[in-house]
Amino acid sequence: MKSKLPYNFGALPPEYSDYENANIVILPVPFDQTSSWIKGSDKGPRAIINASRHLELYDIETASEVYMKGIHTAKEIISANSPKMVQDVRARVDNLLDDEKFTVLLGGEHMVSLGAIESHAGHFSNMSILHLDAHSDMRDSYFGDRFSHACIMARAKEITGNIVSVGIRSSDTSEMGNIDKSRIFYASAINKSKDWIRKAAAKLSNNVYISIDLDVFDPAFMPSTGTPEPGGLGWYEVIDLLEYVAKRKNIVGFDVVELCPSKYNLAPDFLAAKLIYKLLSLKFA
Ligand SMILES: [Mn+2]
Repeated sequence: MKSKLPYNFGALPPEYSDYENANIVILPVPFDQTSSWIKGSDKGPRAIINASRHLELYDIETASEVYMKGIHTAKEIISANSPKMVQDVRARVDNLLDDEKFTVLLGGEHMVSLGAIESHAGHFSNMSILHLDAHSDMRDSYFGDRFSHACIMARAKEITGNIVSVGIRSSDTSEMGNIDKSRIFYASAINKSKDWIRKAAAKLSNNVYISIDLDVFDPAFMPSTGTPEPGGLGWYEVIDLLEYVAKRKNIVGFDVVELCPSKYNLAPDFLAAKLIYKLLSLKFA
């Protein structure tokens, strides 16, 4: 689809999208080398940015226009292999945090989060991770690869022991040694619980990095992921959690990963764009 809208997150004019004045930077990492089933998350960042150009920029619930803080869309990070990609992401995010930019990473497969997590942990003391996902991603390695998307949280755990995982509904026996069930809010338990949000937030430290694998949502309305799993969370369950955390904690950065776009259904791309804009609105309101 051709469009005259500017190509950046939110289709913003230069006064709200130039780097110098922006408080927020969107960093696209179109990397997909280790997906185990459906490929195509390398097309995720562009699909999210394209959909974001059709957002309405007033947020009803916060009565705010977060784009006025300035949202710059950075140049994509293109890397040859996973270890190099992790290094490249870390170096770029280090620069952004040194410039005091609030950084939003767009994947790509879930391993894109690792460099961003490393960088944020180096800039913010005692950082915890709020991890939204269908999968626990705690394998020590997957087919011999320690940088597989299926190992992201095992690698993240080497950086901070304070990880809270939400929406999990798929794990492998090989992960059990790495899994602390007291820090996992399984989708099945969320479905039966009334105050899971309060309990999950209580386990987080003040500085929170949020990593959102879009397969945390139910595939009924988020079918565009590489490994869809039934029984996922609804829009308002995720938004209520993010709102609760935004009001009580210091969200230091976040990523949205694993969008595997379909040319036949653009609604999931828009969901991802709106989720990002909503979380920014909650953070900066
Ligand atoms: Mn996942």
